[in-house]
Amino acid sequence: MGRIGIVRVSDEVESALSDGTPVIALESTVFSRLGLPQPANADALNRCLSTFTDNGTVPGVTAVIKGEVCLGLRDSELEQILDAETKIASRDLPMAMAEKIPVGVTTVSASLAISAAAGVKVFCTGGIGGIHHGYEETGDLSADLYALAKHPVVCVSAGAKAFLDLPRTLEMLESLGVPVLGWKTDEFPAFYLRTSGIPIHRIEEAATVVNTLKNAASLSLPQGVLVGVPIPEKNQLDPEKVWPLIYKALTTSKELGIRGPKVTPFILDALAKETDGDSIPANLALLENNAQVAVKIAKEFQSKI
Ligand code: PSU
Ligand code: MN
Repeated sequence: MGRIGIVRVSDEVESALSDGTPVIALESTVFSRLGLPQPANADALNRCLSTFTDNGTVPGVTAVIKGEVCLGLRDSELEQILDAETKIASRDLPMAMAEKIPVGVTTVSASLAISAAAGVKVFCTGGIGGIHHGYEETGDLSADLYALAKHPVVCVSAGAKAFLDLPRTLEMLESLGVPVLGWKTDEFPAFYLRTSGIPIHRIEEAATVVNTLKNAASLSLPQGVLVGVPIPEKNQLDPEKVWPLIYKALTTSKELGIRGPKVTPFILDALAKETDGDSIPANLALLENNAQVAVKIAKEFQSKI
């Protein structure tokens, strides 16, 4: 294992960063018990990792292990991620180090902070967090949005989860100055669904993503770039069926008084049950598809250095 500043990196990540092989950071919350049920979570992780390694890039899964902030894990640590239940957002990272938390899975906000600290430019997730419905009452707004504004990293996603308040999430990204680019799409993707009705800037090439990040840096702007990649057509869920289920899950979570970081895992789980598990293959397909796009972007980055 090597080290870049405070970040523990795997040997593969360390040599890739020094010899110019593209490295792609991958979050861990989505692969834990909090993101997907077992054994689908292991399948999802393996599919993402092979997409990276089979295409000439090096994966760096982000997590906290024994109080160390990590990018690139051992096989035994990947196993631990699949079983983990301690969710680490950016504000939790310093505490997790101080308390030497044995295994913590990192959200988008924490993973972007780790990627930036290690100098990794491309990060891959399923869907980002955002502004929850009922924000006026709860104030629940994901730290993911602020992290996108703070760290110069490309975040490849299937948009934000459909159960969020998507129009307000996009407004907030605009206020924070985060460029949002649609990968061969004119609409912000809604995770299980290809469209949300919210227009965004369409791009066709990985080079546009790379140039956007570089131009922000040239202007001394701090932010990253959010890329929204629609779930493949054949894998998307039926919008007519999904929306009522989403509203049902939201109502139940409110009735049960679910709050804070528990909201996202609760709704993901409720949707998996309500769709009789149909949301799971959709989730796996979009993760793998995001990984494929992340490969294209990471390779484009490397060719420009
Ligand atoms: N997308 C998924 N599953 C997940 C998440 C996203 O399909 O588990 C996680 C990501 O790690 C994201 C986090 O950063 O949920 C957002 O949580 P919150 O809404 O508490 O900020
Ligand atoms: Mn939250």
